[in-house]
This record gives sequence, structure tokens and C-alpha cells, in this order.
Amino acid sequence: MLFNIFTVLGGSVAFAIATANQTRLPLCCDALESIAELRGKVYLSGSDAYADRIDTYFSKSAALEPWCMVLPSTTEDVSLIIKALVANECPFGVRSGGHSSHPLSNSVEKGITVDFGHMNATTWNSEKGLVSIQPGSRWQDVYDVLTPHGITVAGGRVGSVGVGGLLSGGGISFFAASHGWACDNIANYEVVLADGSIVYANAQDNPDLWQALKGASANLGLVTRFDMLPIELLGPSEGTIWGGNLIFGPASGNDLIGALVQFTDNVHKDENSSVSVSFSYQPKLAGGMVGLVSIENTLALSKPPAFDGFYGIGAPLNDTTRVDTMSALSRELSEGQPTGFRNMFITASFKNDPRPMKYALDKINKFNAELEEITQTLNANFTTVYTVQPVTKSIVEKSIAKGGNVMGLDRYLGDGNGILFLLIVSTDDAEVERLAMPKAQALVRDVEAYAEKLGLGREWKYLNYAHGSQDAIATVGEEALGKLQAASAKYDPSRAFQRLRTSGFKIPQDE
Ligand SMILES: Cc1cc2nc3c(=O)[nH]c(=O)nc-3n(C[C@H](O)[C@H](O)[C@H](O)COP(=O)(O)OP(=O)(O)OC[C@H]3O[C@@H](n4cnc5c(N)ncnc54)[C@H](O)[C@@H]3O)c2cc1C
Ligand SMILES: *[C@@H]1O[C@H](CO)[C@@H](O)[C@H](O)[C@H]1NC(C)=O
Ligand SMILES: *[C@@H]1O[C@H](CO)[C@@H](O)[C@H](O)[C@H]1NC(C)=O
Ligand SMILES: *[C@@H]1O[C@H](CO)[C@@H](O)[C@H](O)[C@H]1NC(C)=O
Ligand SMILES: *[C@@H]1O[C@H](CO)[C@@H](O)[C@H](O)[C@H]1NC(C)=O
Ligand SMILES: CC(=O)N[C@H]1CO[C@H](CO)[C@@H](O)[C@@H]1O
Repeated sequence: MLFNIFTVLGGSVAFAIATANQTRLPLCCDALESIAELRGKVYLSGSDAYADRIDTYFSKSAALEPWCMVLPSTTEDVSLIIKALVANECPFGVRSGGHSSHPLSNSVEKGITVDFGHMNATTWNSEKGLVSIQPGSRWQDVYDVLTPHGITVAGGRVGSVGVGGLLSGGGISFFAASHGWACDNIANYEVVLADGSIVYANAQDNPDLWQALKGASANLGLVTRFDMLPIELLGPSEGTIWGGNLIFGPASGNDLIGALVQFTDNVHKDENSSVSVSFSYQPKLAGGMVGLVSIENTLALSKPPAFDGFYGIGAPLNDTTRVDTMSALSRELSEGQPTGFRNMFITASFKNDPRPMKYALDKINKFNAELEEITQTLNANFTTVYTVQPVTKSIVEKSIAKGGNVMGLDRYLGDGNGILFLLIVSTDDAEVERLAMPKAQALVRDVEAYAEKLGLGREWKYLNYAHGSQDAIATVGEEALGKLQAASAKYDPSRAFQRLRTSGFKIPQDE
């Protein structure tokens, strides 16, 4: 039995729901098992195969134990699965790489988890000029396949992260400024709708669905294939870019923030360079917090002027930058991301200005000190990572040029560049999680209120970084929301993905 936040917080509530729906448990899993094509693909609680899948979740907090899991291997399987789930009114969750962190982000307790882990192929079709990627792939596998061909796609930066979630929720890549969100580079979707039909969505066929799927998460259908536009890498050898990490000591915080603000406002001058700045705190780390600056140039230019601000701070403690393949760099970024912890992700955004970031740094130092006391008492461990990165006008302009999406950033185009804020708290202990969560939420609300007071506030929350308590889709603005609601009414008239899907973010409904 896995320890999860619901058994800690509300055991009696969870029990009441389980009792009320007890009859559905055998019914739903039996319905799947009775389908010949799905034989061997339904993993029941208690089996080794089921336990092995539970172990593949990035965050223990998300690894809820469903009645059973079903792992389709073909698009036809997915069609049979959704028909059976809808016909029997079975609650379900949707999981691809399993990297979202909060409970009910990808799995469910009272229901069935549809797990795309066995649909994980990447194929480069040079005649069509498209890279076909199945949702259960990891970005590392995608880059490993593409690198020898001298191409890549706008996908995740950390190799271990999954494809289905990142692309369905947007996707920030090394190519954000030059190519928009990762989802803007999807030329065609193969998607299974709630009635089991297999449809294609692209600029010609179902263009409204194509646009609405870019940022819709699992609200409209189950995506079984993403056909992405390739990006040619013209570096000195096949598939290379330039990049790596700069490490700075605890005293450099404000300088790093200054350099990020300057970088962000100059992105339009060099759309091939990208950065994210993280402040990482591990209690056992000598000196406490370190600044980790991840920098890349996709033309494979070494130390382009865009990074002068960072190099101007003084010699970093370490500098791993080099010309290397996408594969090697995304593998390096995976190394600092261990699985098996209880992870909390909470996000915010504001205009590009140093003040909210400095304010947050100060609050996070205090938060770390508090958590240090708590974990010492409980003999537990924790780390925090506070990350800031640009969300610029350049990104939004590329999105619009490529057909638009429902990410909800168009409305900020007149208002300058922005910063995407993410706080990650990780621990090995459920009690620390329970105590830290409300403090972390209060911290982020405090930072938001501070930004708001200075006239720098933005309501927008990036779905792929949002905590379950942050109603991400409610923050995309009226226009994007209208498109999502229209697509939902047209492509999911029985509202299966709103009613029966119990994982992930939902479309807020009209009053
Ligand atoms: C270490 C780490 C690094 C990260 N780096 C980046 C980064 O560089 N850029 C970035 O943008 N984000 C990044 N993220 C956030 C990441 O985008 C999300 O965690 C994303 O959900 C991961 O995708 P997944 O397939 O692993 O998700 P899962 O947890 O498997 O799924 C999340 C949700 O996606 C939806 N979904 C999944 N598969 C499908 C499908 N086939 N059809 C429809 N909907 C589906 C469902 O709603 C599901 O609940 C990172 C996260 C981590 C933990
Ligand atoms: C990829 O899918 C195949 C089945 O199609 C499966 O055997 C394999 O284990 C999967 N790979 C990973 C890393 O899950
Ligand atoms: C570099 O940026 C330019 C301008 O945005 C873009 O056209 C080009 O595709 C980019 N190159 C790569 C390799 O990303
Ligand atoms: C610097 O990075 C390299 C490459 O990752 C690593 O081998 C080395 O130990 C690091 N040095 C320090 C001082 O952290
Ligand atoms: C957590 O801390 C305890 C006590 O300091 C230690 O024994 C344990 O190995 C640590 N666990 C992890 C996962 O780091
Ligand atoms: C939590 C849950 O899944 N509840 C469901 C139990 O079954 C009834 C009857 O089918 C549903 O209406 C509930 O939504």
C-alpha cells in the first residue's frame, strides 16, 4: 500500500466514496478485460506488472493506486478502451510519461488509469517531413532517434520527461523564442474522441480541434500520435547545439535575477538562445543555495552575446557548457532530477521585472529555514528549487504565426515580456509534504500579491507547472476559454472528458 496524501488527509472521505462505488470496481476492469484485443494489457492491483508501473511515476505524490491500469499498444486499443469506459460510466485518469507531480494529475484512486507507456515509438518520415511521436515516449528517446539525422523537434529539455503531458499542456523547449510553444510545432494530431472515433486534426482537417488541442491537456480526447515539424540543426556535426549549466554561489542571487531581466528583454535580438535560472537548496549542500543557470544556443554558437550578463557576474563555480548533441545535453539535464520523491510544483507569472523575483528569493530563504527545522525534527529530507524563465513576446508571435493555440498568452502581447515562476518542493516524507504544502502555497500567493501591488501581476498559470489547487485552465482568458468550450461541446458532446476523467485540469464551465 502506497502512502498518499489522501489517506493522510481524508481517509474517511476516501472510504465513503470507495464504498458507494464498490460495484463499479469489478465492472469497469472486467469490462476492459473481457475485450479480446486488450488481453494482457489490463494490470490489476496486486500484480507485479501493476507495481512496476507505480514505480515509474516521477513523483510519489502522483502515483495513486487505481482499481486497475490499462496499457494500450495501438490506436485501435485506445478506441476500444474509451468506448468501454464511457459505456460503463467508469471514472478514469490519463498518464503518459508520468511526470506531473500532484495527486490526481495523471493517475486516480477510484477508477482506471489509461497508461500510454507502451505507445512510445518515434519515427522520422523524411518524405512527409514529419516526426511522428507516440504519447508514451520520453524526450530522451525522441532525441536519440533524431540526432543521427541532424534534426530535432521543439520538445522537453529534460530527457526523462514524457511527451504526452508536455505537448498537451504547451511545452517550453530550447526553441521557444524561435518556434513558439512545443505544441505550436504539431502539424497533425491523431486523436481518439469520447465516442471512440479516430480523427485527425491539422490546418486542413478539423482546424478548430487542431487549434484547441494546443494547450487543452486531456479535455478533448486522447492523443495517440503527434506529427511534429522537424528542426534542422546546423551545428558543426550532426544534431549539435551549444549549452550546459553555469553554477553560482549563494551570494549571486540578485545578480542572476538582473541578468535574467536583461536577457528576457533582449530575446527578440537572438531567438536561438534560451535560459532558465534556478535557485536550488539542499540542506546538506555546503553554503546552502546555489544558482543554476541552464543556457543553450541552438545554432551551436559558443558564448553568444545574449549571455554576457551571466558571464559578467564573475567566474561561475562550474561551467559545463560545450557544443554537444541534443541527446547528450538533455541527458545531462535529467541527471539532476531523481524520481521517487514527493514533489510539489506551484507556479505563477508576472511582468519582466526584478522586484517580484528578488522578493520571492527572500521569502524562499525563510521558507527553507522553516523547512529545515521541520525536517530535522522528523529526521526527513527536503530540497527546494525556485526557477524563473522568460515567456516573451517572441514566443507568442511565433504561436500566432503557426496557427494559434489556447495557451492564453496573446492578451499579454501589448504588455511586454513576462517571467514564468515555478517553486518545486521535494521531500521523502509524507508528513513534511503535508506541513510544507500550505506554506508553499501561501508563499506563492504572497509573491503574486506583491507583483500585483506593483502593477506587474498576471493571472496566467502554466498548466504543466501548476499545482492541482491552481485552476490552470481558468487563467487562460476569455478568448482561449471560449475556443476550448466550443471544441468540447462539438467533439465531446456527452462530456465524458469532463465527467468521467478524474485526473488533470478541467475546462471551467459557463455559469
Ligand atoms: C524534471 C522535469 C522537467 C520538466 N521540464 C519541462 C520543460 O523543459 N518544459 C516544459 O514545458 N515542461 C517541463 N516539465 C513539466 C512537464 O511538461 C509536465 O510534467 C508534463 O505533464 C510531463 O508530461 P508527461 O507525459 O510525463 O505527463 P503525465 O504526468 O503522464 O501526464 C500529465 C497530463 O497530461 C495529459 N496527457 C498525457 N498524455 C495524454 C494524451 N495521450 N492525450 C491527452 N492528454 C494527455 C493528461 O491530462 C495527464 O493528466 C518538467 C517536469 C519535470 C518533472
Ligand atoms: C515501449 O513500449 C514497448 C511496447 O510497445 C515496451 O515493451 C517497452 O517496455 C516500452 N519502453 C519503455 C521505456 O517503457
Ligand atoms: C534561429 O532563429 C531564427 C529566428 O527566429 C529561426 O528562423 C531559426 O529557425 C532558428 N534556428 C534554430 C536551429 O532553431
Ligand atoms: C563541474 O561539472 C563537471 C561536469 O558535470 C563535473 O564533473 C565536476 O565535478 C563539476 N565540478 C564541480 C566543482 O562541481
Ligand atoms: C534522508 O535523511 C536521512 C537522515 O539524514 C538519511 O538516512 C537518508 O538516507 C536520506 N534519504 C535520502 C533519500 O536522501
Ligand atoms: C467518485 C465517483 O466515481 N463517484 C461515482 C460513483 O458512481 C456513481 C453512479 O455511477 C457516479 O454518479 C459517481 O460519480
